[in-house]
Amino acid sequence: MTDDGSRSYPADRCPLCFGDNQCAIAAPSGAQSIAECETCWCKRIDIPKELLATLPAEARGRACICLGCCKAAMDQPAEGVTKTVDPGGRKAMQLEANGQTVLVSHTGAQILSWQTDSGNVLWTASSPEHIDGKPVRGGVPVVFPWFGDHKIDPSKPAHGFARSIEWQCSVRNASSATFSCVDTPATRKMWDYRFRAELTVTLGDTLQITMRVTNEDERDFTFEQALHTYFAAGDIHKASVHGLENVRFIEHAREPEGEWDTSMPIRFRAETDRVFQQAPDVMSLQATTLSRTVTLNTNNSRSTIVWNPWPNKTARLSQMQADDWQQFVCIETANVGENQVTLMPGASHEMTLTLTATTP
Ligand code: TA6
Repeated sequence: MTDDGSRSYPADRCPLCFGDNQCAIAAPSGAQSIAECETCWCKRIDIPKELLATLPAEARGRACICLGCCKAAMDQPAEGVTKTVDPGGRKAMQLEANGQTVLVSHTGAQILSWQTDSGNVLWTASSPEHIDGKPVRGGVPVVFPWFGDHKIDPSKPAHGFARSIEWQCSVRNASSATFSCVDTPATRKMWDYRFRAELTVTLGDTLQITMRVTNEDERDFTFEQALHTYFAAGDIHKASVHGLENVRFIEHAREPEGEWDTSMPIRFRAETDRVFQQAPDVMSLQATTLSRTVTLNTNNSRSTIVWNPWPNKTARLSQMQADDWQQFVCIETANVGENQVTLMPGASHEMTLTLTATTP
């Protein structure tokens, strides 16, 4: 205690339990803080926001929160959010609200399913692999910091590394969970920048996914990103994508449809792998044979990719069975190519996708 009786916060004690602070750095501003702590062994530990909020103002930035208090905060139950495992036994979080359930794996912060009263709105390949360090083919893989093959070094993982690394669940609120990851020596070997990425998943009447990237380096960096969403389509021959009429695109399919009327909604008659630029904020998928319409409302996404591999490419893809191509379509919320994002040190960028599934 100090002379005036107020509490003192010695740097070598946790300001919450006053135990030995084998720890994490308390953020002066109360914002989420990731930093290399110089005085102890903690490295880059995420501090749950709800824990920082409990810090006395005079303690902020002056003493480390100990690991025990961090872990205790992480284990606090959050309404509608429960710790579980995915079908492969990997760490996962389950969100529940309005009779809907979302499962999110810590590997890649990958949303694996979104169960609604009309079934799973998302699609998973018939031979899925839930393996540490690998994305499942389905749900919503997170593409970062590049899209597709690496432009210079094809030995680097396609679609970047974010979907293959472990993300931490750093904040949980009612039916909402935020996953975060930061650079590591392994990521810096592939992309030599310090960054922080956060994915916030919120389940209510809609499924909202917000991807936030922060430049924690001393240099500008440029990245591509995508929420590579696999939607259940029922019969792809009877499905259509609306909202991209007359939008400029590049076709990457090896065996694409010939001429098609670009002023009409997209129908599927061949391998389709189209990158639309200056995409609108609202699109929809009509999955006729499922009697379901899925509306995509996006914010800060200027690219949309529409992809179906058709049979020949399906045969070259992992986790797929021969007929899988008939049941899904990817509509990907992205910023790629000419719409890649450049951030100055300390700056952040936020892209949001809000999905609404309706049945007639
Ligand atoms: O987003 C479309 C695409 O780039 C396709 O060309 C196809 O490669 C797809 O992504 C799947 O990529 P993945 O690495 O998940 O097999």
